[in-house]
Amino acid sequence: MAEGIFITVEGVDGSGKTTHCEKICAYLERKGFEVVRVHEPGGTRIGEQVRDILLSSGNEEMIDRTELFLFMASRAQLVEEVIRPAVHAGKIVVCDRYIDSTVAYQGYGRGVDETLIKSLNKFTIGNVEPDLTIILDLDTPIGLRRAKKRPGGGKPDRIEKGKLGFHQRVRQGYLALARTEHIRVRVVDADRDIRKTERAIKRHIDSFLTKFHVDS
Ligand code: T5A
Repeated sequence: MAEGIFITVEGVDGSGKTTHCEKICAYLERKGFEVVRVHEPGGTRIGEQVRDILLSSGNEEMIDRTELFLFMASRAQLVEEVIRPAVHAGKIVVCDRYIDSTVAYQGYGRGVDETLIKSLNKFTIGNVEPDLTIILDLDTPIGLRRAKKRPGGGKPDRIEKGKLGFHQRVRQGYLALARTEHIRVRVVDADRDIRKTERAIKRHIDSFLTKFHVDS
C-alpha cells in the first residue's frame, strides 16, 4: 500500500478494546499487512508519563480543563512520533482510543463544549483522521465489572472511579457520534461471547478493505 490505513477502537471502560485490538492486529497480520498497535493515552515515552498523571487515582483534584489538555498533549505526541510516520510508510495502525474518546468522556461525560473539543482535536491531529472506527457497545455497569476482573485489574483508576451517571453519558456520547459519523463509525455489540464480537468486527474490517480495494 502506498498510504496506510488508520483504524481506531473505542468504547466505554471494560468494553473489550484491548482484547479486540490484539485480535484485529493478529487478523490483519495473517492477511499480510504490516501492523502497528498503539493506545491512548500513552504510546510514547512522554505520553506514558502523561497517562500516569491522568489515571493516577491520587490526582482527584484534577479539573476538567487540565484533563482535556493532558489528553490532547498525549495525543499530539503519539500522532507525530508514531501514527503519522507509520501510516505514511503504508502500515495499518490500530489505536485503542483516539479523538472520539475525548468527545465521549470530556464532552458528553464531563460536559465540556463539543465544538471546542472538536477544534482542539483538529489542532492536535491535523489531517491524521481515522479511516475506520469500531465502537464496542456495552451497558456501562457490565464494562466496569469486567474492567475490575481483568488480570492485573482491581482498584479503579481516577476515571473509572467516576459516577455511574458519568459513564452512562459517555456511552450515550458514543452512540450519538455513531449516528452522526455513520460512514466512518461502526457499532458492534460487545455484550456477548468474545468470539461473536470478534466475528462482527472482522466483517466490518473485511468490508472496509473490499470497499477501498486494499491489498497487502
Ligand atoms: N479517556 C481516554 C478519556 O477520558 N479521554 C480520552 O481522550 C482518552 C483517550 C483510559 C481512560 O482514559 C479515558 C478513558 C479511560 O477511562 P485505560 O486503562 O486505557 O484508561 O482504560 P480502557 O481503555 O477503558 O481499558 P480497559 O482495560 O479498562 O478496558 P478494555 O480495554 O475496553 O477491556 P479489556 O479488553 O481489557 O477487557 C476487560 C476484561 O473483560 C474481558 C477481558 O478478558 C478482560 O478481562 N472481556 C470479556 N469478558 C466477557 N465477555 C466478553 N465479550 C469480553 N470481552 C472482554
